[in-house]
Amino acid sequence: MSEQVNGASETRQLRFAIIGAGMSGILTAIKLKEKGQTNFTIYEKADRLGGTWRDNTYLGLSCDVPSQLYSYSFELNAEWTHRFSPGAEIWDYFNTVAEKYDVLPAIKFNKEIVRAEYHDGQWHLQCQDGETDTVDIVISATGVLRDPVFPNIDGLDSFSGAQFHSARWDHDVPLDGKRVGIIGNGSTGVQIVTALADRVAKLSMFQRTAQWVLPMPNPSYSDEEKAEWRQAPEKLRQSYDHWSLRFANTFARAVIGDNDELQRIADACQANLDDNVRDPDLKRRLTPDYKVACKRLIMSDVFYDAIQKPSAELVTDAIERIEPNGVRTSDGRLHELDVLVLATGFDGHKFMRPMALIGQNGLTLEEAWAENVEAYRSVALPGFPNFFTLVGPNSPIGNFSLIQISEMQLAYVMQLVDQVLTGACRAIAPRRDATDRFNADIRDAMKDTIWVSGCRSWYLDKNGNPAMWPWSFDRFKDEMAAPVLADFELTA
Ligand code: N01
Repeated sequence: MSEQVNGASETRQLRFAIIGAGMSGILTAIKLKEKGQTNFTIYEKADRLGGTWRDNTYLGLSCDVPSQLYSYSFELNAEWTHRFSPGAEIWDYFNTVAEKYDVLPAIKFNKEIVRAEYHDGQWHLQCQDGETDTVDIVISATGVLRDPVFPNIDGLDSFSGAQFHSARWDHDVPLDGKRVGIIGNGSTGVQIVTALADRVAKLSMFQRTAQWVLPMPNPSYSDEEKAEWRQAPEKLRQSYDHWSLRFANTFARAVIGDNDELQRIADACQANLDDNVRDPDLKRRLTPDYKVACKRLIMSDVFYDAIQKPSAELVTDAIERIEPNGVRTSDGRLHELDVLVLATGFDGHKFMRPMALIGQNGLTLEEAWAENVEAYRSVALPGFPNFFTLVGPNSPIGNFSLIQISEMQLAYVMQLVDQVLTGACRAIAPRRDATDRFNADIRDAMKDTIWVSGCRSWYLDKNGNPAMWPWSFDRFKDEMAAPVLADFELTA
């Protein structure tokens, strides 16, 4: 840590490591540079940036947060082609922003940090190839939904056709005119079905649990609209604010106990089903037996059409096993397939693991998280000084735009980092008691949320606790605006 003077106020120059070059990692690099802190490296385990938007390239991929909100607040984009733009466009956006802010030279690709240990006031990092680094501050930007879950189904490896997880799409596999099976009907499975129904000879969607589907139109933006946004950027800002407010006042309230709002969403989902699914038996099988928004809502105004196309079949008999020629269901039927897609989701509770993280006095992350995966306000862990996480445990991942969340968390983290930069302390970590209090409050508030109303979802951890934020958007904004320093241990 050099005690150099930087700019008007006396500020140290520190060395930072950012883990991951996805949405949050790129953001962190931009904001560090803005602060005049240029001594950082982004360690990225893949060969390209973009996180989830690099990994997911499946057909039909788009984001269900409107693009004009799913943008950095400081880099609104007049070029989005749709209200919910396709995944490739979102990936391009992150590449363009990273280039514009000259982030690329700071990224080390194909570098997975496998171990980070804190001793002698610094973090000692080790990559999978043996490279090491010593830094003052680590910011973990590893994302949430990055670790694919493969289903535990008998005979999965015996399938003789092409098989891949939705997040590892094999674009060399031909699909036109083929018999394609899709296991899973979450946001991903639904988008894939919608994209494939007209292309394949036969599409079998294997559904274990029905999903509520909110009809969300996805209009394209005209050249005139884009030209207007280019000429009048304040209109883009208005659109960002409009969508932000709409999320905060509708969906985000419904999931934490606003029953009127929840009922409005439930009515819209029920009407979608009633108006668009003709066959009573299909309708029965598509009707969930749990409350709307307990699982992540599916946003689509085209799924019901797609699943009723002549090529498509909704299979609701349980999968018994996978055989070389297809999927055998409990009614004894073999669904013969050429291609099997596993749209079976992600482990949303891994965060930076399997990286070995070792904090003060040899405390490991596995020990710290043995009972519960938790943090202080999602961004810091007691016993792990000068280590911060973006989109960590109990971030509002299901309620708002994740980019907005990450920006607010980073602004909060930067205020903590300022304590070190300005010399108020050499290390900062949340207090154990403050962290316990925060997590007790979280667990208490979860009782009022929709996520614990009786369904299985990736939100729930091994103890059945949702890895979510149980309060309002405004509360999140307020809490992120100003850290309570009394909740932290500052080491001189
Ligand atoms: O994953 P999921 P996802 N046998 O976990 C089924 C975001 N996202 O990739 O419901 C049979 O939701 C499982 O069945 P069940 C978004 O936050 C956003 O679709 O557990 N089935 C379920 O149907 C989303 O929530 C966008 O009974 C098995 C499916 O697999 C999150 O990512 C697009 C099974 C998994 O659904 C994850 O979505 C895509 C088994 N053994 C993703 N194991 C947009 O922005 C699992 N399943 C639009």
